[in-house]
Amino acid sequence: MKSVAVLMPAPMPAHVIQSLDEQFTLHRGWEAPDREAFIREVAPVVRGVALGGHTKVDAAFLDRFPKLEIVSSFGVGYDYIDAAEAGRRGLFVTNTPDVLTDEVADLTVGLVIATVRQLPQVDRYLRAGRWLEKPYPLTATLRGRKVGILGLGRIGKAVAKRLEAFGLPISYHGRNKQADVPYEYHPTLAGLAEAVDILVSVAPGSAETDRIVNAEVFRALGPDGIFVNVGRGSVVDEPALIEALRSKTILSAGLDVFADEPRVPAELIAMDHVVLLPHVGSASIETRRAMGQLVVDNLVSWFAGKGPLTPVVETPYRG
Ligand code: NAP
Ligand code: 8YV
Repeated sequence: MKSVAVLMPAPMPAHVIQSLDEQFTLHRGWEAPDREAFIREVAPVVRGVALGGHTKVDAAFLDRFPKLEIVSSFGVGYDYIDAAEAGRRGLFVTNTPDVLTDEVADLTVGLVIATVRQLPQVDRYLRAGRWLEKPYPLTATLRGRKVGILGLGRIGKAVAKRLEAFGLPISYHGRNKQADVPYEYHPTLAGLAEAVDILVSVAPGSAETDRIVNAEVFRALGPDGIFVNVGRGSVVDEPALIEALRSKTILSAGLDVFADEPRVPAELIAMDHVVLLPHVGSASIETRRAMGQLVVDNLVSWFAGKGPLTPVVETPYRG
């Protein structure tokens, strides 16, 4: 497969670079002094792209690579790729589902508890020596709370399973009612928010989900409500969230994702009743390694004539 040219526009984990370098002719876009000129030079021969760093792939990007066959992307969410356009052109887009599901679900449960019981704030309190003055004020509780999940997919189900074990009733909203799940379905997001105390968003970014968690949803969630987002920042109307937190329309929020990463609104950073994480849902050594390996395996499988392993729904492989 050494004759196959693969472009990596942005840096990826070292083991991915090494493995692709051993098996293909790897072009490292980020190392070129003039990246644009470099891509122009290699574009006519590139047959595969290994994508990290949420590089935007749209029609203009695809136009540049006449021999492109496959885009192998790092991460399960691929909202920065126009996969429908890739599909129209007969290309494949692959992502890294399943290998990160449990890791992200673990982190989500940690974020729910950290938000409700104010763990980062409590840690800051102790470090500031304030325990010597008086005990930390009592917090809200998980006990007796109802959880709503926006986006009951692979990760959403893994979160639901964990929170069920905590004794919390689960309900969900998505475009479709799922026949094989024991949880209550709400056909509207505002209806779900009204029915629960903790709303967890694990929905993907898309034109359809753009800012669907809005002021109406926060009003429905109510003054004891907690919003946790591990899906995508674009799913939330961020100014409406800031206003809901400021006016105590909701109690607090735990956020791993933001609208314009890595920039986080100063208003959120200044608030003490939110827990903010820098998009670390899948960020353990083992899980990131498994994700990277799947990026490699998709390219190897495709160029060995065995088809892509994990094509996205917009670019199905029919053998
Ligand atoms: P998945 O299995 O495809 O699940 C996505 C769920 O979202 C499905 O249940 C789908 O249900 C629902 N959904 C899709 N469009 C919707 C819409 N317009 N309105 C309401 N619900 C909608 O994906 P996954 O593997 O669980 O991953 C989910 C997302 O998590 C990823 O796309 C990514 O954005 C995010 N993620 C974040 C991290 C992190 O580090 N924070 C890590 C991994 C993934 P219906 O089809 O019934 O609508
Ligand atoms: C990754 C994610 O951190 O898989 C996803 O959709 O959001 C995270 O697992 C990210 O995609 C890699 O930058």
